[in-house]
Amino acid sequence: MRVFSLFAIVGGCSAVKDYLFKACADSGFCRQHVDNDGGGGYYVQEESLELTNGVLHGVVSKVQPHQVQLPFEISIVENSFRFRMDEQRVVGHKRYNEAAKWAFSENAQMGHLNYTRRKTSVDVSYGHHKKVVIQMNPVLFTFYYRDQVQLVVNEKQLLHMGLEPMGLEPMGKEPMGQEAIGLDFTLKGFSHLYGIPEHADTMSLKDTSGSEPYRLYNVDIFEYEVDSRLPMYGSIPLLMAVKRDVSIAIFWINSADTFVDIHKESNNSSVHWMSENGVMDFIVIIEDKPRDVNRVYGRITGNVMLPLLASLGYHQCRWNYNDIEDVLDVHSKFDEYQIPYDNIWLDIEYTDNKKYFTWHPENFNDPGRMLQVLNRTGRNLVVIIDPHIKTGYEVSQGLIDNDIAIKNSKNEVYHGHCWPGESIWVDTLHPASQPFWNKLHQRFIPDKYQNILFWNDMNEPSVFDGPETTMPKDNIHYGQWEHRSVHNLYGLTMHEATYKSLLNKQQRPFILTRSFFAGSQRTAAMWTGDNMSRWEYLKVSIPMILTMNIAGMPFAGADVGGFFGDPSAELLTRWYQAGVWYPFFRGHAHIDSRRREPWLAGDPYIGHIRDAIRLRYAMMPVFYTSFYEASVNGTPVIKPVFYEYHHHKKALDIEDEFFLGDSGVLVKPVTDEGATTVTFSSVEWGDTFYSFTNGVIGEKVESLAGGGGSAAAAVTLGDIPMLLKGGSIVPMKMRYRRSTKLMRYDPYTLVVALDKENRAKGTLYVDDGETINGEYTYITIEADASGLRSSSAINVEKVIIVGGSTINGVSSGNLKQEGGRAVITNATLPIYFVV
Ligand SMILES: *[C@@H]1O[C@H](CO)[C@@H](O)[C@H](O)[C@H]1NC(C)=O
Ligand SMILES: *[C@@H]1O[C@H](CO)[C@@H](O)[C@H](O)[C@H]1NC(C)=O
Ligand SMILES: *[C@@H]1O[C@H](CO)[C@@H](O)[C@H](O)[C@H]1NC(C)=O
Ligand SMILES: *[C@@H]1O[C@H](CO)[C@@H](O)[C@H](O)[C@H]1NC(C)=O
Ligand SMILES: *[C@@H]1O[C@H](CO)[C@@H](O)[C@H](O)[C@H]1NC(C)=O
Ligand SMILES: CC(=O)N[C@H]1CO[C@H](CO)[C@@H](O)[C@@H]1O
Repeated sequence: MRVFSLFAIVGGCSAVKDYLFKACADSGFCRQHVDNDGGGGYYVQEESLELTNGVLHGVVSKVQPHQVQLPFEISIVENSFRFRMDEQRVVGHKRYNEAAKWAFSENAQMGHLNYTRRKTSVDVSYGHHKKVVIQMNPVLFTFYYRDQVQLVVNEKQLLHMGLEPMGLEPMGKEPMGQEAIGLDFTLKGFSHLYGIPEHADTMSLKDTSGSEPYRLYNVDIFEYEVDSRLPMYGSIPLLMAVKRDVSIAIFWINSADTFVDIHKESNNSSVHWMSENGVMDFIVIIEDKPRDVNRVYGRITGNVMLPLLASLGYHQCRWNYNDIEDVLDVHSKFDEYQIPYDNIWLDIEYTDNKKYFTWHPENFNDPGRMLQVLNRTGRNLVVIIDPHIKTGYEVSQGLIDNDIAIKNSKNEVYHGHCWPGESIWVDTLHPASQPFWNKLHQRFIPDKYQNILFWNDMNEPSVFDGPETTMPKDNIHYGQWEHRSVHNLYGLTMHEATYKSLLNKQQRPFILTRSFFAGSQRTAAMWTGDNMSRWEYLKVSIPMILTMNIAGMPFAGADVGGFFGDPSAELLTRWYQAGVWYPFFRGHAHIDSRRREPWLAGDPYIGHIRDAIRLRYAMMPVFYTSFYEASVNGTPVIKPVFYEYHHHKKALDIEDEFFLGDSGVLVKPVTDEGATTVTFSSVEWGDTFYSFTNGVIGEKVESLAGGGGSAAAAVTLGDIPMLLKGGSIVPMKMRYRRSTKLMRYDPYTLVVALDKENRAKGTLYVDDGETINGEYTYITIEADASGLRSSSAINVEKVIIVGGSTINGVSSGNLKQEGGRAVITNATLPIYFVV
C-alpha cells in the first residue's frame, strides 16, 4: 500500500525504493546530528596529556549539560595520524571498538610522534613535512602538510560523542542506539572528493547540502536506481580529496550505520561523518598524489590479493544453469564459437532445495564428472554459498550445536526469511565458526578437485522479512556485540571465513562477495549487484567501479548485460565491450531474463562480442601485471585519469575515461545508444597518444581529427575505443586459446609507443597463475635510442614500434616498414631481449 501512495505523490518510479530505506530524517541519530552544532564545548584536559611509547594519551571533556570524560589516544600508523576516542562509562556496556581489528592488515606499522606543548595548543609532528596543531579549547585539529593548512577537524564544532545532548539518561540502562558519534572535517582548497562506496552515483562526490547525505549501510537494494545517495550492498568508509599537489584521505573506521554529509564552499569542502554508535576512530592520510594515498591505505588495510589468473578471464553466469548437461553444453558452445572463457557459474538452484553445501540430487548428481570435463581445458566452476542456512538440516543443526548462529535480542537463535524460506545465519564473527566452515567446505568439494571457486552472495546480510531487508539492529553476535555495531563488516567476516577455509588447496582461492567493508580487498572480489539491462546502468557502472579502485578494492565488476531485463543486441554488445575493462568480468542474468550467452546475439553482434572477449584475453598480461602492482602498491587496476593529470582541474571530473593500471592504455567505453563518435579528453594536456582501437596500434591522435588537436574518433558497432600513451610498452598475447591456462606458454607481442624523446617503458609480471607465494618474475622493458631491453628473458614473437623513426639494436630480426609502423617479425624466434 505504502508503495503506491508514495508513487502517487511523487509521480515517478524514482521513489519506489525510497520507502524501503531510511532517509536521514527517518533515522533518529542522523536527524539529530546533521545540522546540530551541539554548542561545541569539547576541550582537552591539559593535565591529561601524556606521551607513552610514541603514543599521545589524553582526555577530552565537556561539562554542559553533564560531565563527559572521553579518553583518547593519538598514534601514528604508516606515517599517518590516527585519533581514537572512547567514552568512560560508569555503568553499561562498552562501545564497539573492533572495527579496526577486522579492517586492518596484520602488517600495519605503528610509528612514533613528537609533541611540543604550547600555551593553548599542542604541536604533534610526524613523518616528513607533517604536523598537526591541536587547539585545547575548544578542541580543534589543524593539519599542515608542507607548511600549508590542508585540513581542519571540528572547525564547524560538530564533534559529538556520548549520550548528550540527545541522550536522556547519563547513567543506568542506556537505550542502546543513542550513542551516535559525529565529527566534521574541512578540507582547504579541495573541491573534489571521491570514494565512500557503494553508491550508484557520479565518481566525484556531490554536495549534499539540503538533500540526502550519502549513507553507508549494507543492504540488498535490488533494482537499485542510478544517481542516488542511497546505501547499497557494501561500504568502505574511505573518502579521498584531491587537488593540484596534495591528496588526502579520511578513513572513518566505523562499521555501524553511517551518514556522510558534504558541503562545498567555493574550493573548500567540508565532510560531516555521523555513525550510529561505536568508538570514534579515524585516520588522516596526507600525501602528494592519489597513488601515494592508496599505497598508505593499502599498508594499513592490506592490498588486493594477487588473483588466480583464471579469475581474470571471462566468467559466464546466469540464474541458473539447469543441470550438468546444460553446464557442459554452454561450456562446449564457447569452444564451438571460438570464444575464450575461464569460469562457469552456478546460482542457488544447484543445491538440494537451497540447502548450501549440498548438490541437487537429480540435476547435479555427479559434480565430479562436471568438474573433470571443465578441468580438461583449464576451466573452473563457481558455486554460490550464502550465509543464510535453511532450518532443519545438518548444517543449521551444526550452527545450533556449536552455538555459532546469530542471536536475537533475547539471546535465542535468530530466525528470518530468505531464499530457502525460514533460515538462521552463521555468525562468522565467532572464532568457532572457522573450523566449522572449514569442515563444511572440505566435505562439500568433491575429492581432489582444485577447480572450484566460490560466490558469497546475500551477505549484507539480506533478510527478506527484516527491517530495510536486513537484520534487526538489536540482534546479538559473538562477544555480545549488537548487530548495529558490526553491520557493515559482517559481509567481510563471512567472505574472509570462506577464503580461509580454502587455503588448504594448492590453488589461490577466488571468492566473489556482494557485501564488503574496508579490508575486503584482501580476500574477495566484488560486483555491483542487481543492476538492470538499461543504458544508464551500463554508464554508471564505470564511475562505480572506478570508485572501488579509488577506495582500494580494485577487483570489481558489474553484471555484463544487466541482471534484470533483456538488453537489446546493441546494448549487450556495448556492455561486453565495456565489460572487458572491468577488473572482474562476468556476464550474468536473472532467472526471468531470456538466455543471452554470446552466440545467441546473432550476426553481426556475436562477432563483436567474440572480438571483445578475445581482446580481454590478448590484454591479459597487462591485467595480470596491473593486479600484481596493485597487490604491492595498492594502486588502481582501472585508474581514473586524474591519477595522471591531477594538476588539471578538468581531469578531476572525468569519469567515463580511464587508464588500465600504469600501462598507458587509455579507454573510453561507448555507453550511449547509437553512438557514432567518441571524444577522448585526456589528450589535451600535451602527452602523445596513439590510436589503439580494438588493441590495434595506429596513428597519433592529432591526425584522427585532421590535426585539430581534438581526439574525436568515429566508432562503429565493432569498435572498442582505446588510445595508447606515448612512452608505453604493452605486452600482449595474440593467439586464441580456450582459457588463460592454455595461454601460459604463448609468446608475447610487444607494442612499443615512443614518447617525444623516443623512449618507452613497460612492465610484465609472470608466474604460474595459481600457487600462493610461488616463483615469479617482474620484468621491466625499456626502449630508447640505444635499443630495446628487458630485465629478464621474454619469449617474444613480434614487436611493433610506433612514433620513432630510428631505434637501434632491435633489428636482430627483420625490421620492416609497414605504413607508419616498424614491425619486427620472424627474427630468430623466439627473440630474447636481455640487458
Ligand atoms: C622526534 O624528535 C627527535 C628529537 O628531536 C628527532 O630525532 C626525531 O626524528 C623526531 N621524530 C619525528 C617522527 O619527528
Ligand atoms: C581558492 O579560491 C580562492 C578564491 O576563490 C583562490 O584565491 C585560491 O587560490 C583558491 N585556492 C586553491 C587551492 O585553489
Ligand atoms: C577556504 O578556506 C580558506 C583557508 O581557511 C579561507 O581563507 C577561505 O576563506 C575559505 N573559503 C571559503 C569560500 O570559505
Ligand atoms: C586438472 O587438470 C590438470 C592439468 O591442467 C591436471 O594436472 C590435474 O590432474 C587435473 N585434475 C583432475 C582432478 O583431473
Ligand atoms: C622467416 O624465416 C625463415 C627462416 O629464416 C624463412 O625461411 C622465411 O621465409 C621467413 N619468413 C618471412 C615471412 O620472412
Ligand atoms: C533479492 C535478489 O534479487 N537477489 C539477487 C541478488 O543477486 C544475485 C546475483 O546477482 C541473485 O542471484 C539474487 O537472486
